[in-house]
Amino acid sequence: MPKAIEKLLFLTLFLVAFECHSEGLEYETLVDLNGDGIEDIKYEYDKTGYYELIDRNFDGKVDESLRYSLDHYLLSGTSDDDFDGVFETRLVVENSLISSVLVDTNNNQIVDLVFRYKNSLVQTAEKYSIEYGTPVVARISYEFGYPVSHEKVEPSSMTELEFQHSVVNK
Ligand SMILES: [Ca+2]
Ligand SMILES: [Ca+2]
Ligand SMILES: [Ca+2]
Repeated sequence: MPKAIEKLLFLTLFLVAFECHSEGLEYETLVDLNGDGIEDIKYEYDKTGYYELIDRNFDGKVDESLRYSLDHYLLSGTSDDDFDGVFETRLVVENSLISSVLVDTNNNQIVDLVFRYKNSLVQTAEKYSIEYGTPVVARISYEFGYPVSHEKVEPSSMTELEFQHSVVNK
């Protein structure tokens, strides 16, 4: 195909795509990774960005939802990492990189586990729990994504809600 026509075609496609966006037309594209006829990745577009909806365990149910800007920067995300149908995990994103991962492991709507990230790598984990009636916070450090410290468990004076506030607002 001559270069000029190729360019024109590309420009036309770009303008059509741009037109869809500018009118705020919602549309989706589907991807079937394992070829079983059921989509495993869905893209849902709107005026300001799009969602990437992923079924990681191929059971037909979305278990990860990532939000991107129109220029493909990661904005936020949630996931169901134990595949029980409840989205308990939330990605906190700064400058398109994950800065922390907040998990409500017991599905009581309160964050009790936080992973802190630096340069896209997990640095520490803190887990709140009640052991024998006493609130405790356990901490682990990581290097190269590998735990390099033993779990240090210390008694805490915080309630689970106070723990959530302390990790979410940091
Ligand atoms: Ca799934
Ligand atoms: Ca879950
Ligand atoms: Ca919880």
